[in-house]
Amino acid sequence: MANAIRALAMDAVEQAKCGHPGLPMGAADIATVLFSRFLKFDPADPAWPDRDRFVLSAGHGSMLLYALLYLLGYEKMTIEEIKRFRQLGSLTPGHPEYAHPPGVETTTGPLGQGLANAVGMAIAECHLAALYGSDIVDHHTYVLASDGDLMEGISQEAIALAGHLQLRKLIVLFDDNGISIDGPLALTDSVDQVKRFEAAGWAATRIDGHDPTAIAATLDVAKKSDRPSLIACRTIIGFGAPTKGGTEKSHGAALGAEEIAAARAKLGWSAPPFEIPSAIREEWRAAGMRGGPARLAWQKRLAALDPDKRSAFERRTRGELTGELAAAVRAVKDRLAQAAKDVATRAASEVALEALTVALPEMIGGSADLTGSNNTRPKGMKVLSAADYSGRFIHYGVREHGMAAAMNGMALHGGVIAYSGTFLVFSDYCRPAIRLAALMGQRVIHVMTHDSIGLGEDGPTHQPVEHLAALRAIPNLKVFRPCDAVETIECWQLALETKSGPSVLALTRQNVPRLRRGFDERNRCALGAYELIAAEDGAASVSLFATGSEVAIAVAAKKLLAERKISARVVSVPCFEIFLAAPETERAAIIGEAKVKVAVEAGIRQGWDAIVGSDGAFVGMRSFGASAPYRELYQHFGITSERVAEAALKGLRKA
Ligand SMILES: Cc1ncc(C[n+]2csc(CCOP(=O)(O)OP(=O)(O)O)c2C)c(N)n1
Repeated sequence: MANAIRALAMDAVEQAKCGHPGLPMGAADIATVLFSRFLKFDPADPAWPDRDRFVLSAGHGSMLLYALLYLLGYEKMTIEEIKRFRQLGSLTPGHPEYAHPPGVETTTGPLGQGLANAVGMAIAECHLAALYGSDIVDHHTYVLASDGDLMEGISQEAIALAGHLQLRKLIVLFDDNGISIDGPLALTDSVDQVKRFEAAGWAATRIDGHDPTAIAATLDVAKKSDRPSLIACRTIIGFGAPTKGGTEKSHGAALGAEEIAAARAKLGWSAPPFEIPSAIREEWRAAGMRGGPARLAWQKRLAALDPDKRSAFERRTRGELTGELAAAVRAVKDRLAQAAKDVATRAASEVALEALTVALPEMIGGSADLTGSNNTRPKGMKVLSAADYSGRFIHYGVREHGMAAAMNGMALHGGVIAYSGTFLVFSDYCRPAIRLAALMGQRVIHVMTHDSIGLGEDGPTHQPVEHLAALRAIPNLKVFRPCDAVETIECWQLALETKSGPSVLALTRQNVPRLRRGFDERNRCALGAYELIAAEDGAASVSLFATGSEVAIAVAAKKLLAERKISARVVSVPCFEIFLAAPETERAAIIGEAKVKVAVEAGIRQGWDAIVGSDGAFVGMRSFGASAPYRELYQHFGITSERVAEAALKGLRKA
């Protein structure tokens, strides 16, 4: 059965003239034991909520996964798809892409991400099991990880968090082949992985990854463990390839006709390319049928569940929001619009979360050790810990990258909506995972506070300058920067309603004035940009555009211009992505026809030309920030209402 995987991997890579045969050939025995005897799944319903999850963290070994899906009888994975490995529009892309086809649990390729996704999947599993009981939620998360996965820094964050939370249903199979692209691992690494995982609170052991009996016996033990388990499986990369096996030559290139013929002979595999002898195919298909009865039994248990509980479980699994959301948003808006005090948008976000997390019990919050600064833990929200998985707030520790990747895993698992907290400047530490959330179309929400020089004295290391632009550069990511408390709840609502992609909420540390006063039922942020204050006489000669804390500066600049009898309007732009995707006529109406356009944002200009044009003016940052009280910084860097008014006047003189 394992040789069927090896043959398909060799043949598909050969046909594509590129790809990675080494891992599938080396890990074929591990995968065969796991999928034919342990993994709980049903190809007839690849999205069955209580299936075991399998994450191929070493995504370059994609042919391992494709071969398995084909052999096990996943309908969409035909032999034609295997033959079209790595071709445009095939279901067999170079690296696995989430749900492409169903059965691929996550997108992997950037090493380390899959392992960290799996930690999030295991967190979601134990949380939901605590809520719904083990009759409904009781599955394992298995990972196949390579040397590269374990060398990446993110793996340390992931394994430390998993060990701390005692995620006993997480089992990592380490393809311990001692080879990476540059050659033997001895060139680069001398970590004892078993000791490393043990130090992080895991059960860890070493076995021969080509011995099915040992693999099965160890999996049996791991399934009963009270801790997450590492099984370091000693394997030979490219197992079966007579000259290239055991070396980096089998890692990432077609083996060549001669080597493949010799490998076939060595493995005793005489079937022609892409053909699986019927006896072996039947064994695989039988393995694929194993899970059917378990799924039917599970469906019966679900049907017998208390109807309210069942419908909540099903709603959460579908990722649908509750009907209570709208009322919660309305109540918060009303309260914030009447508030007598100026607040920071991070504080407004906390007020929003107090209501949202009640309306949406699927929300699981967290922070990378900045809980008090990010305001992401509403009063009364219980901590999710090894002692109590029913909690909803995760202290991720100082592990931004691991946090963001775990959140992706939680979203992929389903049943929960994860939101996080860190400083905006550390979005750089989360970026690879945010990019994958966007690529996979997963709803995760990152609360990123301290969003500009407005954070003040912590200085340039902590002051984001290029971060808004850098995040806006990621396709399918929404970057929200609300200007006050009311916009904050509106942006929260939009982020929650964005089912098919991640969002970032960039929030201030410092207080901002209330600009949206009085209750307004509409979500004015829903267009991405809107006219906050119209010109008095209808025809503005200046349009001022701003986001977040700088909207107040634009409003003050409008007053200065009015004193000089110049009419200006102010447009708040809480979300570029939504605005730029709006129909052209709507966009044109909001951009307006004023002769002069000025944008103000305490970040770099990049991206703003799409709104103000390359001849528009920009007031913002051109350098890193500095350490000082924030009001002085705004003066020092010239992000003031006077400067904005001057820029408008200069534009008018030129026009
Ligand atoms: C973050 C990241 N860096 C680099 C790569 C490119 N890359 C792909 S596989 C690999 C290492 C291969 O070694 P290993 O993980 O042991 O896989 P094996 O050779 O056993 O297949 C590298 C550097 C990547 N995919 N992701």
